[in-house]
Amino acid sequence: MTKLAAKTTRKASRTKIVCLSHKEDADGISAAALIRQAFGGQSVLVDYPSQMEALEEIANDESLKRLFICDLGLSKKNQDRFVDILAGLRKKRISVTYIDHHDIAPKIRRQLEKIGVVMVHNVNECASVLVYQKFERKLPDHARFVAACAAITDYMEDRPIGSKLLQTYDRQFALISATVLTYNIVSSQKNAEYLHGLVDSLADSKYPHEIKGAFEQARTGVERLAEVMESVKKDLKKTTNFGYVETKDSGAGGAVNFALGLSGKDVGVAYKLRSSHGIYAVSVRGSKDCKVHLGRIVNALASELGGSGGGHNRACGAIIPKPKIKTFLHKLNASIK
Ligand SMILES: [Mn+2]
Repeated sequence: MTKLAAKTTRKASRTKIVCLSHKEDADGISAAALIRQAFGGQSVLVDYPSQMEALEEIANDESLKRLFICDLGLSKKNQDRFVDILAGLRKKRISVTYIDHHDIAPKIRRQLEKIGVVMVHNVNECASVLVYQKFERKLPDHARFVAACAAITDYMEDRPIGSKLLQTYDRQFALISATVLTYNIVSSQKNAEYLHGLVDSLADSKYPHEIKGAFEQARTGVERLAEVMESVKKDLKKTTNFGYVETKDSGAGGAVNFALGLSGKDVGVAYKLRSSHGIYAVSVRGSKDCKVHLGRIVNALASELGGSGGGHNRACGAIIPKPKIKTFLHKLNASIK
């Protein structure tokens, strides 16, 4: 191929629409499904440890035309790199839309706006509700249901838009659907094909009860969670300000609400070793009485210890280098009074 031909081919082949979204809960999966419904394209589903690597890979794709990033918060560790990569895409006139509801540094928000990233950012609603609101005209009725389910699983069904969407449906119908979806997602974290299948089904306007085997899989998930509850009861430890547990069999996200509830404290922490990465995946939750912004505290602490983290005021997560976990717990205790 001549140089000119190569250039022409490349220009002509910028056709790909990609949505990079969070794979660990119903909000991220639903946001990916709604973007698919409105724009078509391909979904890339990631957790926080693989977020930046995936973004770099997408950015290197010569056929990329439009990128959506959903339900993926930034941390002090990755926010500058995030801006750099998106600035590179914007220079190539690739359209980038960032739809998120995690705490963001005002400086980073301004930088993203300045380089022309379309920012759909609001900490008061879940990401799927933001997608629904932004692209309502391109979406069928069923998308409202998917967004309402995502709001439930993100504890945001009491928010102005989320609650309006939920009102459309029988409450119990929405609750059981959201819950089955959540159990399916949580128990399939290592099964990328299944997660992509869920995105397909939701984008196809299917309800969770129409997805084959979904209720049975949720039942198995509930059973497993009951076991997690028992092991948290056994292994729970406390500092002055929070209850914490190291999990071996389940993910940290499954155990953390039990660590919060069973400890009687206003903050719960659960962490799990990912030995292949030499890190701990940490989940942190606060009760309604928790007055500090856990996402901001954890973001600062994690980056200080060479990890990363952040999120919401009463729900957040972190990646902490293996040798630093005790320091993390100690400093977290000092930070929440
Ligand atoms: Mn979310």
